[in-house]
Amino acid sequence: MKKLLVIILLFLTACTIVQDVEINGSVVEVGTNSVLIENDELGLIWFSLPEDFDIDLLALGSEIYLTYDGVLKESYPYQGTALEVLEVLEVLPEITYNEPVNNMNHEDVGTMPTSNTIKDFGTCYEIFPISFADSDGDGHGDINGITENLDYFTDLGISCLWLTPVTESPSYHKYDVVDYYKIDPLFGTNEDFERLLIETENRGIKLLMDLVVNHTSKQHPWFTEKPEYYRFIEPDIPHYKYTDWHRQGDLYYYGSFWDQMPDLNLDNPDVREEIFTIAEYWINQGVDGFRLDAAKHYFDANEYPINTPVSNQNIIFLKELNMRVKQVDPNAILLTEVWSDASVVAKYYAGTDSSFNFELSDMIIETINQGSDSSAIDLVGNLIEIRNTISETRSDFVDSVFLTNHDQERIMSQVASTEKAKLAANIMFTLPGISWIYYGEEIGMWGVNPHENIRQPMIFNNEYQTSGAKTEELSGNNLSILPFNEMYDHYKLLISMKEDDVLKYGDITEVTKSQRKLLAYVRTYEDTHYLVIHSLSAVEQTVLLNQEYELVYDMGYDVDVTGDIILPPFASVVVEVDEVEVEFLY
Ligand SMILES: [Ca+2]
Ligand SMILES: [Ca+2]
Repeated sequence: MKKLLVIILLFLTACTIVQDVEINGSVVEVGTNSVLIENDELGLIWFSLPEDFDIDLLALGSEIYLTYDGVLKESYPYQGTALEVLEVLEVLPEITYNEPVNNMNHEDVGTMPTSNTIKDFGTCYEIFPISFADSDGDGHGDINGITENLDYFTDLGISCLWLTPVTESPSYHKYDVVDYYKIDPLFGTNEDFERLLIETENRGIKLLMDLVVNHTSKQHPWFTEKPEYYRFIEPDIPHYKYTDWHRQGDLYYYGSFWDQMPDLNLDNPDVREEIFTIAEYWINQGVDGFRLDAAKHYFDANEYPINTPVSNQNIIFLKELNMRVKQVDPNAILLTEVWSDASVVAKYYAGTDSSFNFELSDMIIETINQGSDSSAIDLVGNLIEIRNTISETRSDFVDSVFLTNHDQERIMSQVASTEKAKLAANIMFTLPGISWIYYGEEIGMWGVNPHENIRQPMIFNNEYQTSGAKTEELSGNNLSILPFNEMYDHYKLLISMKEDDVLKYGDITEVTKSQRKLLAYVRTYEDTHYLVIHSLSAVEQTVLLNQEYELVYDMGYDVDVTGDIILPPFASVVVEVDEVEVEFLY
């Protein structure tokens, strides 16, 4: 039997009492304010420690140091039995050991087929409704504002729109829903939304809603009427960390993002059925699919006792949701937000049609900001690795590539120049996958945190102009100062390029660069090979290839392709080559 030294530091009133305890037993589990010890004579003993304790350094099967306030205090040994320890600690043991809750009875329905329509999407567009287009002059963007501006998207060449939440909610961002079936009155009526669905369909534009089912608003009637829809626990239950749990009367409820957004209990079959019914309702209304908010938080580790295996539950739930949605419309699309590495994201592809490539957007921005030291990041090599990882889950997957969204600082602010923002877009649009635009990106809008300032009013400069979410924060310093037609025209060109089969469907192959300030890759579809070259340099660069080439897209730059390829600063070009094995001679 293993001897354990548990050094326990008590902090009582104004003085520190240091107690070191030796216990005959092995530690089974360590919680935030508790330690479970197995003793041959006494069995399992649960120590509930005073709330002042903060266990920072945890180790099973060896010494465990309990520290106060993050600092390991001076200590000295105490010899004694477990019971003596309890007396010293003045805490009562809980002799019964609660088994971790495991009522996950979800059925794994297997990998869902990919929607047939998604592979043909070229460019999609994210709208933050309150800041987009105001149809009735109250200063807030609304559904009719979007409907009345659909020509804008037709002109741009957009395949699909994603609206961040539009159902009833007390906040401006509406990620805390109180009624999943009702369009928020600030944005209009359900009839307005029906009209938007008809008008988008008439134009061949798909419409995706944001489905927020990890949590609701605390003001949702369920919270008081159906507490079993949420996770409520009593204080001091063994094995719970109480991280992201919030006090409500004598109980705690779980809310991973905010105490006003309690997480739904997705282990409850009734809750899952509510969610499936909501999803089916909107698909039946004509919605083409959902962007699934916070999918990796559906079953959070902190919702459960320590060490409960939960990660696979998200995927199983997604598959079930996908099955129910596709039973209504086989072409409906589920698009997940999983802000994680490829190894994690890949698993979600078993239950979704596409997922945002957060890793790639970071790499694009890093590559551009590194500028002279572009060799530090192997963007294409890393992307190919990501794609190979995802392929293990789903070989016909469709990536979703983007620069920023409503949670990230705007691309203009991150690269701080028009030419670099254009270059970031050049890279994003010429990589495989659906290209996503965050509203305003196409007119070069700026915006840094706080969130309100990256969600500033779309600049229409006409009767549709909104004042967005919080008018008092519109200082003007984040508004676009660009001659924005320049950026708009450039985006229009990139969107039309994305409709080229090679850039939409083609594979990607890495090309060894001749210079550190180049980014180059080949896109191949059937027998056609496009070489895409980006200059990350502020000065002109000259390159020569090992094979013949023909200009396909000059991308609006004054690129000289008569002999050597001469690239102006921060320019991109697409040329067709005969062989995928391209070499730069210089
Ligand atoms: Ca309005
Ligand atoms: Ca959750």
